[in-house]
Amino acid sequence: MSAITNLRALEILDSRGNPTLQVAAELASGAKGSARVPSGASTGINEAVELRDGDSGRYAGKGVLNARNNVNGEILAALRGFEAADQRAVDAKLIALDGTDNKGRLGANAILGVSMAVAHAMSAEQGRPLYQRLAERDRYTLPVPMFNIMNGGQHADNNVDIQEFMILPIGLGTFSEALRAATETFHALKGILKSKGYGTAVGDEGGFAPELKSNEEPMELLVDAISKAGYKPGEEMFIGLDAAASEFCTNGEYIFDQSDGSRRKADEMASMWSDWSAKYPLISLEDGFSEVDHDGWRIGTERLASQLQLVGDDLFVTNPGIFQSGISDGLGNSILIKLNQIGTVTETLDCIQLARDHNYTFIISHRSGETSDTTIADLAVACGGGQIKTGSTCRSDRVAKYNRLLEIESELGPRASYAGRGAFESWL
Ligand code: 2PG
Ligand code: MG
Repeated sequence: MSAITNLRALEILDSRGNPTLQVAAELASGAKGSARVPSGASTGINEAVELRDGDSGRYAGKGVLNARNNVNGEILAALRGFEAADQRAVDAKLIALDGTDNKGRLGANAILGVSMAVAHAMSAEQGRPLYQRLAERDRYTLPVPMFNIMNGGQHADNNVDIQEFMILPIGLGTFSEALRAATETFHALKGILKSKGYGTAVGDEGGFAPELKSNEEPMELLVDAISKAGYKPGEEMFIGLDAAASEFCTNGEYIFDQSDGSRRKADEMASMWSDWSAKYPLISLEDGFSEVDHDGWRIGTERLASQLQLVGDDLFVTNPGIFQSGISDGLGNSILIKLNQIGTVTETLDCIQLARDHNYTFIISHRSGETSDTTIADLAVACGGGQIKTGSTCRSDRVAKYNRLLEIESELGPRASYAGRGAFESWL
């Protein structure tokens, strides 16, 4: 028996200086686990609700004292003495206690904090690392990291509409070599930006965020940086984008209002992505169409699915029900997985299983507001999808995850291999 004896939530800060929750769970054996909850900026409309106090006298209304009190009061009262070993039962209890469809009463931040803390406490109790607690295997796969080294959209104050320009060291042999190659490319890019007189300050996820000539310019800069760092674009290193197109789509029209004000319909967006995929080593496109533009997604999937991994983030919001209907409608071929979009570990794992069942790839992801929490690194290894997206190779909130993956790689030794090209077979 591993009964929950205590839950303790604390209001802490995230990487953007906004309050979030840290939750510690304690079991009867004395085993303890804790987790810190992330927070998005370009959130999907169907995400589980992050409970914020709305008290303008504290943190501009963003305090999380009510969510904290829900953990320390109502949730603890309901879970004290509850068996922690059965994560599904713990999460079902949390969902039932909340009683809403979107976790808005107790707060998805409160619920996820507890769900993850219990998983960590069980991992401590069993003396097994979290990735093993979540999925015991003989062999593990370390994910290809998607490094977001140029930021725009809602993650930067520049004139770039596209939110994330990522490099993917697919063709490297090990995770640590991939991390090194990406980091060297990041530094090469900094040199290039400096030589052009561009700013080298970074955005929310640690990528550079200068004013640029166009949305396309970062594609050229990334290719230059990859070569300058000594790697082969389109062989060792590829490019991934998160357009976060829900942020610049109004009434079915995509408007680049941070840059040149140009407007495109969905089929013109699809043509633009197709052109870019011909010109650059682009392999993955996330939210290339708006979450409400399902026709656009359908057109895009028909035209682009054989060339590109088409990742639904805002579109699917890690929600098994929403994802299932998107699969039935033939939207995309990949899903971004964010624990706090749905609010429990179990529902997150269910979403991943759904992806596997329907041959969608899946990418474990951070949020733009992060902490030192490294749960997603373990989740990525446990689930073996072979992809993780967790920002640039600078800023502690981002590198904490990469450093955790280095630890796991070293701990596993020959029991781990790097996903590399295998994770992208369909598009290579
Ligand atoms: C995204 C994420 C993470 P946010 O759109 O994929 O990069 O951003 O957390 O702001 O939703
Ligand atoms: Mg996204």
